[in-house]
Amino acid sequence: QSFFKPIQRTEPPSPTKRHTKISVVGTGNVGMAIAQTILTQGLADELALVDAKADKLQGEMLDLQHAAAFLPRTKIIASVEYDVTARSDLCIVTAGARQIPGESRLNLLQRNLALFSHIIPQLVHYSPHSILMIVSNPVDVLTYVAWKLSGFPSNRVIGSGTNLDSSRFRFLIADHLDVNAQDVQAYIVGEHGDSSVALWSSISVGGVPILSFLQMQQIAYEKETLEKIHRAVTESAYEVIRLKGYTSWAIGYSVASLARALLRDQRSIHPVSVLAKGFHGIEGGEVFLSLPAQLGRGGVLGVANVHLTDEEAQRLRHSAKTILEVQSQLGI
Ligand code: 6V0
Repeated sequence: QSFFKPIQRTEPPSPTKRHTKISVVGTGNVGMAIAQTILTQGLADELALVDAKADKLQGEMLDLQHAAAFLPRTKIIASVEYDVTARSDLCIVTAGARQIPGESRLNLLQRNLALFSHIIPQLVHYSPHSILMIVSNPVDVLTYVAWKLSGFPSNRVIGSGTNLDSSRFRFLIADHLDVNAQDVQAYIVGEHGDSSVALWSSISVGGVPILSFLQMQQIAYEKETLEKIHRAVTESAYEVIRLKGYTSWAIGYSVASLARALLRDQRSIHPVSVLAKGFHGIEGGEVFLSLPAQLGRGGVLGVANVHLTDEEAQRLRHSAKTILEVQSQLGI
């Protein structure tokens, strides 16, 4: 017996109304921040959570379900088995091994590689038409790994990359100039990590290139100040981890903004990790790193032809080399 008395002449569901499903693999600090941002922003009709720890997973699922009365309607399901992810439009991977004290980054990467060999084929099996979004670190190398393991075309494998770094960058510039971060157009590209590249030459605030903006405000242009801001960006993740143990809220919003761009076909430009071979003179192997990419329902639609100075292009190629060196040690 249904709660509502059915109406006789109900219209069949419109074929244009799509059911949107997002899966999040790894329900640690980052996965849960992403999940809750997706829920509050009403980005999915269905949200599937997967983790290896069954009890923690069920607890997280129930805790989110109990907020149903305050949120847009979303069906939330969870399991340690991947069939729960079937027919996802977007699969977000945040599962990661934790660094053991004294463990090398390469050893940690080898363990994450083993984890991905388990996770990615199952996601592909259950959602062969989905877009894969990789968040686990080192994100650029693991996005390459996911691409190789998935057999997907490269436009459907994306790393969250420097979308977060760029947001930190925009915040710091906005703070420095006392303006709204949303009015700051600024990109950090390259590796999500120490070799990232700040594109100072293309920064604009409210449509005004930053260097003339600084002159207009009669703020002395000091290269050192700008470099200090970039350094603060690369150090900020370490600082948050030192202070609270992990990062979560900003990466949650960052990935939700990418999910919105992809699933709502926003065709907006985000610095994310994409197959970069051939761009800006990047040669020497298949490498994923962040470039300003246009995102829509098909995944990566294109890469913005942003102008780089010779120094910026050279730094970007150095960043690619850094990632390729790590990749070459993996033997895949
Ligand atoms: P966490 O809190 O340890 O969560 C990791 C989760 O993965 C845990 O719940 C584990 O149980 C789960 N897990 C481990 N193995 C498996 C498996 N085989 N299948 C399913 N789940 C599994 O870590 P946290 O959430 O803080 O970070 C997750 C990852 O995100 C790490 O690799 C971080 O380095 C990375 N980040 C990436 C960022 C980016 O900008 N790309 C930003 C922040 C963190």
